[in-house]
Amino acid sequence: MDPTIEAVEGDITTQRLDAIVNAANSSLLGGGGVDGAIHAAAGPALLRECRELRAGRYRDGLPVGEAVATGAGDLPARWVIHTVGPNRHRGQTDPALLAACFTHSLDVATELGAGSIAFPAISAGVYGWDADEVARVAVDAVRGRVDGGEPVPGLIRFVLFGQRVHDAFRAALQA
Ligand code: AR6
Repeated sequence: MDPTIEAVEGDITTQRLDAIVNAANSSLLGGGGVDGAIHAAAGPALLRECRELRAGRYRDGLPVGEAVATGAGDLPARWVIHTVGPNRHRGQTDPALLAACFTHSLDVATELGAGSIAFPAISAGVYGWDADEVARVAVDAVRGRVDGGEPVPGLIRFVLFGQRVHDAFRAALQA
């Protein structure tokens, strides 16, 4: 059965879904924007797990476009999937890198057995991408997975901060 793909306006930290995706940075140790909100709401258990990742597999940081899961601390979700979007201010303008954030996060969610996943508008804040482009890349990446017959969670929800970004995702889903 095809998954439900939807866009809602809201705060991703309150989503009661199996997995929520964090628009992190390579350090995995927190920051501003949605990353700061997720760490603040999840509490110290999340930072502890991120520090362990940095001490082990991701000693040099999480590369742009890759994704890795942790528990979700005090959040209502079960897992946080951390991914690092391309930073336009550093000349990272390749849409394939942004698409990889979405597809790799879906892969991680599927490996975990997550039945539902929430995405923010990765790279549409501090990292300087235009919301319309993020929305197009995100929706294409997710639909590509579905059309390719690959397993994905049954509910894929984009959770957007503000009407402007919500409108961009609604338009991309209708296209
Ligand atoms: N729920 C949903 N969306 C949110 C929330 C929230 N609670 N808070 C912000 N957004 P950004 P990036 C939106 O800057 O561009 C961090 O410092 C926000 O309005 O969070 O990938 C990291 O540590 C925007 O539409 O992520 C990195 O250093 C979208 O989420 C860097 O920022 C993404 O904005 C990553 O930058």
